Amino acid sequence: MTAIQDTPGAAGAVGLQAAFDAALANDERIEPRDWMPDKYRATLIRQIAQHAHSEIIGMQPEANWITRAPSLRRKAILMAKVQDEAGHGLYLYSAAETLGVSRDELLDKLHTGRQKYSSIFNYPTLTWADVGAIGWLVDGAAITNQVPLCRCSYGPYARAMVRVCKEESFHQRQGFESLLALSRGTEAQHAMAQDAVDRWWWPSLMMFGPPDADSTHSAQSMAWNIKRHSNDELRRRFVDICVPQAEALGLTLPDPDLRWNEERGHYDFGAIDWDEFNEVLRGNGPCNEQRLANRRRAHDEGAWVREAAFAYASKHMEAKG
Ligand code: BYC
Repeated sequence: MTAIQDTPGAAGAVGLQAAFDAALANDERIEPRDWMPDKYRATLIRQIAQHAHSEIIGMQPEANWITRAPSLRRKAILMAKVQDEAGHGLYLYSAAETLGVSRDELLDKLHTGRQKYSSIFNYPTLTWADVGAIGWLVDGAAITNQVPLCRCSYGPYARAMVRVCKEESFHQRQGFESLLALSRGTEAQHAMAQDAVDRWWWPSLMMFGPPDADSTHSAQSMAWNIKRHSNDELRRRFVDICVPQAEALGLTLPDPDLRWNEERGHYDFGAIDWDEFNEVLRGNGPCNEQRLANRRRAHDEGAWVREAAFAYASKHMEAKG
């Protein structure tokens, strides 16, 4: 959208707001140089930063298995997947930077616990099957949540999501394939796959955020076309997708209340343990401390790389005059 360039005095604050509202009503994209309300900007920074942090913290649980992957092929696939997650983090930090914040500032907020990352990455990866379960369930939940974000009203975020979703779809399929191989393997392998699904199912449902009634940001984010569906809508969609896939895998989902509701045309499912979710958000999940400590250490150990890249870029700038 170019109609509402931020040129103070041109149309006055009222005119700028009206142009912004009209752009949303016409389902147009808002671009970095366009005028936008401060709260819209702040909401995007909050969500994109949390998303970027999730991508880079999300590398840890899977990276835990790179050295112990059961074959060279599985190791190569896993390394590529973990690298993809780093790439997603970079696209997202870049998208956040277009809103006027620096990457340093956002990383500092992550490292000091002032910005969140997804609850899901505070659970441990205990067996090799967890890598498959993350691909199938966690990447599956991520796609369900992120495909609608490809139509988010903020252009740079929407465009980043297109590429992220393509890569996440591939991740989801490789996770499914890996889990299928285990499920069809020996009795012990099948049991390991089932145990992983039992442990990852409920935390995956929590990824969609609190129930709609407790979601502080949903109504405003939906009015701004940032979120296109509510947390509960997307969670229901995810359950509907997973049930037949679990059957195809020959695995069960750990919910005795899961059954098809003919009238609603959706699966009913059991109550989510929101106390557990809130505890994880408060920093008391099984791996919160470890994840943040690893992240801070990686950042400190990478200081020389950032310094070298900066020195190299400065030299180039000087050479160009
Ligand atoms: N974990 O009003 P609500 C990935 C917070 S990356 C932690 O509903 P909103 C992947 C929320 O931030 C997955 N916190 O919020 C990576 C808010 O707190 P603040 C990440 C959560 O923003 C590597 C409060 O609870 N995906 O998939 O309207 C490998 C109230 O919530 C969570 C994204 O970030 C949670 N699960 O809706 C594999 C997608 N849920 O900020 C895979 C983009 C809620 O007020 N983000 N909170 O302190 C979104 O779509 C939305 O931000 C959410 C939450 C649906 C997550």
